[in-house]
Amino acid sequence: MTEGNFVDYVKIYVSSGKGGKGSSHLHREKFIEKGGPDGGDGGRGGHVIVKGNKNLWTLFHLKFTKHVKAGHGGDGGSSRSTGHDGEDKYLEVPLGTVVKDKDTDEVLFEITEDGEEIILVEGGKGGLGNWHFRTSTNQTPRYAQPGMPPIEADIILELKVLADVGLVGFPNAGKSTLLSVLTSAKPKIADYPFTTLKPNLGIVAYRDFQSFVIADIPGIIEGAAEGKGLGHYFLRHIERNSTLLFLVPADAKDIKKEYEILLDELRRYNPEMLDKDRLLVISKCDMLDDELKSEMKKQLDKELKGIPYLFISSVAQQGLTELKDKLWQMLNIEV
Ligand SMILES: Nc1nc2c(ncn2[C@@H]2O[C@H](COP(=O)(O)OP(=O)(O)OP(=O)(O)O)[C@@H](O)[C@H]2O)c(=O)[nH]1
Ligand SMILES: [Mg+2]
Repeated sequence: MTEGNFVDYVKIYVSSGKGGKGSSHLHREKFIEKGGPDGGDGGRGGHVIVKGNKNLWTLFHLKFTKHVKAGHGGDGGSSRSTGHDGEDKYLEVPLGTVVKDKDTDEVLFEITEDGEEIILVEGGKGGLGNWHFRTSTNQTPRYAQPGMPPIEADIILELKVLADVGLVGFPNAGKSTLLSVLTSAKPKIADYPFTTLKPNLGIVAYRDFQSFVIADIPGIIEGAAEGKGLGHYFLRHIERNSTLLFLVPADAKDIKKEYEILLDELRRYNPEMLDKDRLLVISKCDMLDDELKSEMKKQLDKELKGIPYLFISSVAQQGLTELKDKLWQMLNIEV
């Protein structure tokens, strides 16, 4: 999924800095003939560090970064002066970024928190200066340690989709259409099931320059847990959203039943999915006249017993402001 500006996969070559050499300097001063060894230690090489940043949503900013090299440590000097440490290099990534070894595909670690820092390749240690090696039999060692070499690695950064709100619904419910009217995302929309095969993300601009992220995923059908339709493997993309938006079209035979089937499929995937906040949205309500709508409302109030629901139409742009308000409220109570 690397179309447009939504980049969720990059390969980068990283290298730490090498450690500085220890110095083998011998102290010399007027009137002091044998001042002894005074060579300082080499500085440590720079690390390459991966750091979580909650303001990033994709890996787009790293799309053209092919190499990242930290600085080398400085060499030790006379008078036991230590070399400077090499400059550390930071790779800032969105939360939910998984770091893998490119050759083995092994997961090295995952960044999940803002400000979290993990050293990807450690800088080489600086070598010790000669004054460390003074012994009773050798008062003037000319030996000092070299610095340790840098560490190189080819890595992959992969982003698991992390959004605030996940859309859940049967195929054709209008999920992608809703994403396209709430955000500037341009997902594929069509009048047949399983139009969406991969998740799409969109950013909803909310009042006063606030925003939240919605993930549109493929449709779920009854039996997804047994592999029907596209199965339920892609539900991992909404596993960490705090709020789930269930979309059931107004022309569904039995709205409550459809909602319950969806809920049951989520439960079978991972019972913790039911701990999230839920909102039921009846989509395509431009197909209803006022009379039908108020009849449905009466019935839903009775049947749903307090589950919050809203009527919307993406096509007729109805109920969208209320929907944004409601989602914003749910997201912010949660925090
Ligand atoms: N009348 C009406 N039709 C809609 C509305 N929203 C979506 N549709 C239509 O419903 C069909 C399915 O829309 P999609 O947005 O592709 O549905 P989806 O839930 O993303 O479907 P999958 O990706 O297959 O799971 C399309 O023909 C849309 O034009 C709406 O508000 N009113
Ligand atoms: Mg779709």
